Amino acid sequence: MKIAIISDTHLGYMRFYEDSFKQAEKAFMVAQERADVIIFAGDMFDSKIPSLDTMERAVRILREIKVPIYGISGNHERRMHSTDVLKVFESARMFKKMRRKGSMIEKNGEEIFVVGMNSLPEDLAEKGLEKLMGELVLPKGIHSILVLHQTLGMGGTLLPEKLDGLPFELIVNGHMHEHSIRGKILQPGSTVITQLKKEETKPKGFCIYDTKTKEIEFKEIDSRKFIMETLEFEDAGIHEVKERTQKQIEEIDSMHNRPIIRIDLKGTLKQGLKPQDIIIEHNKDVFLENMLNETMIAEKIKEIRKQRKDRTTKEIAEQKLREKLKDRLEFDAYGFFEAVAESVEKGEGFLLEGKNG
Ligand SMILES: [Mn+2]
Repeated sequence: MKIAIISDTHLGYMRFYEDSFKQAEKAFMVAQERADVIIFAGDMFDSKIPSLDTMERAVRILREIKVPIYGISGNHERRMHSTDVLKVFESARMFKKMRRKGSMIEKNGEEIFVVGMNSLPEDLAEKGLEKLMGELVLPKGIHSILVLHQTLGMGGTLLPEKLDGLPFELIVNGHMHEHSIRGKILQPGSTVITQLKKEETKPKGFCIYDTKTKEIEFKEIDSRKFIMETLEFEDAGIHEVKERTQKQIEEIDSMHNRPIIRIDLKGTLKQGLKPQDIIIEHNKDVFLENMLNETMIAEKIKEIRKQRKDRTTKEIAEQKLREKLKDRLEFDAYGFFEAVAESVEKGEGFLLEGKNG
């Protein structure tokens, strides 16, 4: 049997709304051409309660899929005590929720057994899986697959080494948006970019698993490229930062078709300039991470922390305010704040008489 494994389509994801539908649609369409059944590993939707627009567009995609889709809900769909969105699609016969006690899938005389554990809060995942395994009766001699949607290691309670020992031929895990295969643990990755991190610069797609050969094929789907760059500056002026950044954006734009671009701006600005003085116009698919003067800011925080040992935060804040307002206002703003702090009436009195009290 050929099984397509798709995960984390995040339909309705606001930042890349159109991409979320287009790319999921491609994955499902190619999957149904190539496989007998589709397994979905959670986070079909980005929101627990998707908008009607998102739901309608999802219906238009799923109603075209003629092979059965079995799946679990991810953390984005998880509603512990009420109907989740995938239940709605199950009632509409476009989706089959996998069960903890497993279900048999049959195709041309071949049977496989699939077990699904809906996403659990990470601290409960290990206990949840132990309980599932304790109650599970696996049919003998039948190819079986476990489907999860959790963090494996890296702060999660489920450890990949522990999963290796479980009696399944394949373990599918959603949630991780980067595609990876480690032993019998398969993470298909997401079909859309959601985090703008290095891991997301890798190709997006889904997997096809052959139960006979146990081979896994990654099918890349046509998706917009995500390019990440860092620009370093030293005592730079506004013009320099602007010019180099814009040039970089133009260069990336000319090499790809509507790329998603993240540029990290690092280093230092000319004395007197603040990171927020840098305003660069760009289209909505460009994300600028302005980290200019970050080490300077870190030093300033350190300095304040040091001062804080001897004085209260309020005192320091007052001093900073005094320094800031010095020579910038006609009237005694600090005196005004003092008056307001005492009472609104005193503040009013200050404004009328131009002094405190
Ligand atoms: Mn996800």
